[in-house]
Amino acid sequence: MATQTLTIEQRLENAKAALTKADQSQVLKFIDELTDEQKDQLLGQIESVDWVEVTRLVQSHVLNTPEFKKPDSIEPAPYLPRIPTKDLADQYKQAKKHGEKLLRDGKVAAFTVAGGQGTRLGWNGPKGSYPATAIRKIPLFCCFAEFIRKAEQKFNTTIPWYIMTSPINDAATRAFFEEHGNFGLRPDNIMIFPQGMMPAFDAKTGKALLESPDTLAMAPNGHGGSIKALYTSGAVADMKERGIEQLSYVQVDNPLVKVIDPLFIGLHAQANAEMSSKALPKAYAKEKVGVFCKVDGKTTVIEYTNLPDELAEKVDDKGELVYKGGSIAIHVIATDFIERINTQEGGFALPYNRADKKVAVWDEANNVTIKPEVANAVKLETFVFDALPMCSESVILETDRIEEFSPIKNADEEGALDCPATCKQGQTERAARWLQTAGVIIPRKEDGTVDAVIELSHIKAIDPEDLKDLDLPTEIDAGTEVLI
Ligand code: UD2
Repeated sequence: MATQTLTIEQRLENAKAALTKADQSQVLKFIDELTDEQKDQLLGQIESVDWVEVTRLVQSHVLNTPEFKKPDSIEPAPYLPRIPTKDLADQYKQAKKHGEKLLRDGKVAAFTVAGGQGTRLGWNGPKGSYPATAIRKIPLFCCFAEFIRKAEQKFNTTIPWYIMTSPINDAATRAFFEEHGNFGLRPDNIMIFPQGMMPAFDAKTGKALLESPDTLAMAPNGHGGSIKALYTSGAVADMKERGIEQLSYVQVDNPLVKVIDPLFIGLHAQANAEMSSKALPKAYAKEKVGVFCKVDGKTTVIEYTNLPDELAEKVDDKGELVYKGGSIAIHVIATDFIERINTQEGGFALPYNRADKKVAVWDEANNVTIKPEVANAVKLETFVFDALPMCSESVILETDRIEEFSPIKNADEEGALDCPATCKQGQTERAARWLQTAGVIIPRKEDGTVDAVIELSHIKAIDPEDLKDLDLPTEIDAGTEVLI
């Protein structure tokens, strides 16, 4: 029976029964002190949780830390090179053409996962609202929107954009889009939907925590939640109605990412792959990225925390890392795959991962919510790449750091990586590389880095080939800021 038709009392009875079974009745501790409105809010949260699953996960992931079992059969997953070898040149040419045709035929959509909390960056708002570019300081969402607008113009098509938020940042994200006139895109081609949440648990007792008397402490259930949320939100139905066959998946934190890449889409589609990925060769053995492997013959990403050192550090005869392909969370996913696993008998489940975090909790004695100094809680998250082993086919294409990877994850500080300052450099480096191929003279410092700040708007170019239509300077002066 739908909850709307039940009275608060009936809903409370149901909640009590589920929570007693799960040994989590403490979340109702203050129920008698709450107004009906507050009760409704707390019961709504309780009803969104699968307490049977919680009981199992508390045992396996909170009170115990799951151990990674090294698979019996494991080898590195092969990937296609960024620059095609002679024997692949024709296949790449055809694939790019095919990807462009899919775009022209309106069969491709963009998808951005933006449900994370962005705590490391310390930005007060959705991560996508962070001012990201080197000169204009336009927000991350605007970088992606400009990319989509340019691709729409280039391929004379419509590219719907699906954005996954979380219940925590959904309203703020919607307001941000509205405030900015949807960044020049048509609102009916943008669909924003929230992902699922999971309670946070006390690390010692395994009890679900309250943030306040009427609110469970909850966190987004990981980017793996996108596979379900795409289906339950109606996004997949919307895609089907529009004839969308492929979804280009990117994270909100990387302004250099090719939101749409015809070659990658084409290689994936021509292989009849269900979910494909881009790989970045690791810079060093223990770089903190997941690694593409074949486990029992299935493409799998093993998080760096789980990859045994002897594999992470293994080198071949030429001294090259054997497990080299790092996952940077860029995928193409077939709409049919998302539909298939959501509708298959018995459903599907991605494995949960444990993260020890500081979670604000209700301090009853002082009647206040307190933020702890040290990690007090366990959050549970699923990862989207854990859907890869469920695929019948999967393609991995190599990409390059300068071309496509300079995420903003951390706040600027001395020596910080993946922060706004390194991203600004990354944007400049890529723009310089593209401009140089178009004949522009680039000033460089002794160490080879660009002696200027350059921002190349996606509205102007999403690929070096787009520069040929532009009126470019012959030279960039040292020490200047140049916006193109
Ligand atoms: C992720 C990958 C890492 C590497 C890196 C590249 C994992 C576990 N690690 O690291 O291997 O590929 O990215 O940048 O994935 N998000 C949601 N909902 C959530 C959690 C996250 O939408 O519940 C989004 C978030 O908004 C962001 C993306 O997922 O766009 C990445 O999240 P993250 O910052 O937690 O991932 P990170 O940096 O640990």
